[in-house]
Amino acid sequence: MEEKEKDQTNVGAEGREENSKRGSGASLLEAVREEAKRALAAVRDSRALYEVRMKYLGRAGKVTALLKGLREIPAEERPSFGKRINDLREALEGEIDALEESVRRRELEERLAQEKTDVTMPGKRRKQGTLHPVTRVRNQLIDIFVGMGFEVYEGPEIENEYYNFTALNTPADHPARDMQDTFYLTDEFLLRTQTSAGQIRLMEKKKPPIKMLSPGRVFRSDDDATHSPMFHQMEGLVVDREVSLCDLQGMLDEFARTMFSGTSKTRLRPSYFPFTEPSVEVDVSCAACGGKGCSLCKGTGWIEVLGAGMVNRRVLENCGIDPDEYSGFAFGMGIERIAMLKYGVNNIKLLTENDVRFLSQFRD
Ligand code: 2U9
Repeated sequence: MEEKEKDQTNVGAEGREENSKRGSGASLLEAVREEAKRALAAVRDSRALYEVRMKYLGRAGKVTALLKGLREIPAEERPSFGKRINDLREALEGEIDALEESVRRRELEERLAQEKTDVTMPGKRRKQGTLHPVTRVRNQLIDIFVGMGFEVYEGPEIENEYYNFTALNTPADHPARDMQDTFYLTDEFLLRTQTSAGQIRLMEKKKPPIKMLSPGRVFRSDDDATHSPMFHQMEGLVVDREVSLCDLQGMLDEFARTMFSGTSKTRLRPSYFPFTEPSVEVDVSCAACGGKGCSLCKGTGWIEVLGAGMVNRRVLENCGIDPDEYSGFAFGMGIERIAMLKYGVNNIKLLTENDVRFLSQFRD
């Protein structure tokens, strides 16, 4: 049908020839008018209407072609035929404009009806996430120590041997420096095994008094129920005149009371770390049994929570701080270990697997 119509009203070169042969070309004009009428009657939407407008009134449109064809007809017929073509163009324009308005109004009404919002519908419930237990404990620890006047400093996760080991008085033959225990990236660079590496960087620049807290990811070649190749540490450092082990224990008591239970106590046992002298392991009285002894503390009433000590004078010297004028204490703890103790988690993997059934239990 479309093809047939095209044939009848083809007003290209061939049509113009036809036009001139027939003299006035009146029948062609009538055919275009009739065809346009039918096309308009079939229009259902604005897209189709636009196509009709282009097909007849566009630059390559059929009415436009009729106007171009005027050159081909005898001069005496041109004015009257030209007027008829113009009348047709104006009439078509008017009809298309009018139709366009009604088509657009109808389309808008349909869209508005379709997109109508039913304000009585129940809202979509958003699933609310929870903070990861390690993040919760990290935030709690930061709150406690910042409350005591510590400033937070996070150093780089990729360190060199000097800051991670040498400056911390860890000799070249120390087992921690072994390829088996540390992830080396090159001969010189490695994934830090302790956040204290960054504390050295800051101590080189900042002179005492220093009260610094370093939370962050650390990496060790370790993997079992209580150790993970990546875990989070919180290390603290205080350097000033006349800082003593008593100051350390007083501060740790306060930490234990806020973190575990209002009646928690601490106990220091001798230990060894290259970067502290003396060094201590710090136990906190078991919050589950109040120190009487239970399955959690294996009957001892105490749970090992962190390591600490007085900063080794060689470490202070390495940072250009005179150990005869200044002294310092330092402590370090694994955030995962604190979270496991606090929430009764028995496998560190639960903290890295991120199973939502596990994580969703930590809601406020
Ligand atoms: C400087 C000098 C010394 C930080 C300290 C510990 C003791 C310690 C471990 C606990 C569990 C690491 O995460 S863990 O495996 N840490 O026992 N850390 S003293 O000593 C410092 C810190 C900074 C400049």
